[in-house]
Amino acid sequence: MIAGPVRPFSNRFRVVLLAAALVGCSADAAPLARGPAWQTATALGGAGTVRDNTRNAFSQPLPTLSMKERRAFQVGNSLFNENWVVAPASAAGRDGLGPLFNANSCSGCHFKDGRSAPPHGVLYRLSLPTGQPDPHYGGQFQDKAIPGVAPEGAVDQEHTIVPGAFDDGTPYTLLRPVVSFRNLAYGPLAEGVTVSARVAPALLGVGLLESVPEATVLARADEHDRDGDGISGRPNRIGGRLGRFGWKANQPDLYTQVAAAFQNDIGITSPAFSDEVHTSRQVAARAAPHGGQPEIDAHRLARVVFYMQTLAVPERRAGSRRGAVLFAAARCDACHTPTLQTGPSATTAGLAYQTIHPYTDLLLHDMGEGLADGRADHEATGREWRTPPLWGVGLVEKINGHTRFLHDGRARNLIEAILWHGGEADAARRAFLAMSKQERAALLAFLRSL
Ligand code: HEC
Ligand code: HEC
Ligand SMILES: [Ca+2]
Ligand SMILES: [Ca+2]
Ligand SMILES: [Ca+2]
Repeated sequence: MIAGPVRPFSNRFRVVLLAAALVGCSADAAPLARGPAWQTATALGGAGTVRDNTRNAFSQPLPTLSMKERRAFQVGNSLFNENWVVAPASAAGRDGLGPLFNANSCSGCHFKDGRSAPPHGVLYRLSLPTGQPDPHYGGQFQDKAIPGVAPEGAVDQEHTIVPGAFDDGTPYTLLRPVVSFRNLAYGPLAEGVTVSARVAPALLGVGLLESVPEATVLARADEHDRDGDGISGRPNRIGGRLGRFGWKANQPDLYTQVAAAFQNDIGITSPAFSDEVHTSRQVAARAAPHGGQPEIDAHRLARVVFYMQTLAVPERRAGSRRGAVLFAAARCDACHTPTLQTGPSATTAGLAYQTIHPYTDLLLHDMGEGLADGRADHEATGREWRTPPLWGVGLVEKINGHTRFLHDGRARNLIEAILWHGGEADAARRAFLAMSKQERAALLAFLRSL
């Protein structure tokens, strides 16, 4: 039987586990071929999968690209790594940094197309209870500025310790971040302003996620939990379009996401967002020279977008089949959807009609008070987050040299990431608490294989 020996589960969880095992069992008898295909699938990105477990594993082009497309990918890659400089510079074409910014390149935060860990590469989003940006600091806190302009200030992330224990008595501790601002250069933050800290996510396979038809995502939504399983995924919407990218699915597509990153994170204007980011109180910033209007033109912006769209997904490595069964038994797969199909693609043939295993439903879920940032983002509430894809989580340590997870990087490893789950995912967390040490290890081995 695929479930293998199951010992110290709570009775309630044992029922779920047996049910899952039964669903996975058909009448035929081949012992290892049972269960859904995702449990053993290694081509996580379909035809967009590459065999690479090196430090460059998140940075490979789709293997299906033509020679011409590969050249466009390379141009996008170098713009992604480009260090933008202060204008005016002799290096016309890569000047216009700031005046306010967070980093001088995309790769400054998404190192090797991977993810950041606090305190580096973290963004702080700001808003008033009305949803409006802070009047003096705007919607994003920029802690850097060009010479002659004051950075908005500095941010400290400290933490308090939250203790807990697994059902078998094994203790654990979690770190709850506490954010504070100092050296505020433009007066106090507005009364009641909410702050949301976010790390830079890894960028593998984002083009495949962009190619999943909106109808496929919406079909999985269950806003009013009609099936009564306690899980009610909801889409975010931006001007009527499905939100897909960002920790709250607050961007509808990669073009908008990339152009917004250039504008807000690096201070580079583009045809999509032609204004420099500063508020009326930031007088020196308003007077600063720019590096062209816009600072990145449509052609080069398109190259960076194409580069994002055509990043491949590394092949899955050896893991634990039992861990995959436990993943389903604990109902992790109710949000971390193992299998999706992409639709047609206007970008490149390799993205179209692929069976992929991203482990996300791209929907918003109420994750409880523990993870709440209290800040609404389009239709997402202060307690909702988009299910992040799990492909690549096992390679983060090798590529980025850390194992920090969740939207603000508070989890020091994958186990802590699961232990923070609450709200709609509380039953999944409790199932995890009820697992034996061996079962936890099997689940972890499965996650590390992704
Ligand atoms: C200061 C750090 C920082 C810089 C610089 C930065 N990013 Fe990001 N990036 C982030 C953060 C943080 C998020 C998540 C944003 C959110 O949740 O609101 C993100 C999200 C993304 C996403 C969406 C990924 C997903 O799975 O949802 C893409 C694509 C992306 N960035 C591309 C870029 C590109 C291209 C550049 C350069 C133009 C860039 N980023 C520069 C921090 C950064
Ligand atoms: C109700 C939906 C839901 C269920 C069920 C669920 N998750 Fe999640 N998971 C999420 C969301 C949403 C986040 C992002 C939360 C955040 O960053 O604050 C997340 C984050 C994670 C992360 C961190 C990913 C990253 O990139 O930082 C891991 C690992 C993870 N989940 C594994 C699991 C496992 C294992 C289970 C089952 C025991 C599970 N999840 C059950 C919705 C869910
Ligand atoms: Ca600029
Ligand atoms: Ca700002
Ligand atoms: Ca439901």
